[in-house]
Amino acid sequence: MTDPDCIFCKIVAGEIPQEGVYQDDLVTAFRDIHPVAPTHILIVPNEHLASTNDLTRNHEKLAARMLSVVPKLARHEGIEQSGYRLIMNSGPDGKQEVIHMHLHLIGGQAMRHPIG
Ligand code: DGP
Repeated sequence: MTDPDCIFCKIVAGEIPQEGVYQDDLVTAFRDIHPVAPTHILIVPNEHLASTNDLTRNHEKLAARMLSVVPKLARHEGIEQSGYRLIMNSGPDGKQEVIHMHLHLIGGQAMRHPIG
């Protein structure tokens, strides 16, 4: 399922050109437009899920894939050993701005604090 008004659905579909990082049958990863650190990648489901609230047991493969691509991306970015943060915001108090579930992969010296 896709949402025609969702910016991340359009990115997944290739309708908005991105510096491509990674895509497979379940997830797409691309660089955050407002990076807070030298590496700031968003990992998103290819299907439109608004937030973690939409996750069900049917999404276990997808949820696992969102995490299992992390080491691959971290290796590619050269931050596997230096380290990184994984952040998933949900809802207004979680400071979620884009209503398509996404995982932030943030590595390198943070330019500003990624939370808050
Ligand atoms: P969050 O607060 O967790 O919903 O963060 C959403 C992130 O999405 C924010 O860091 C900026 C990023 N973002 C918003 N619109 C676009 C876009 O059109 N392209 C890209 N690459 N990133 C976007």
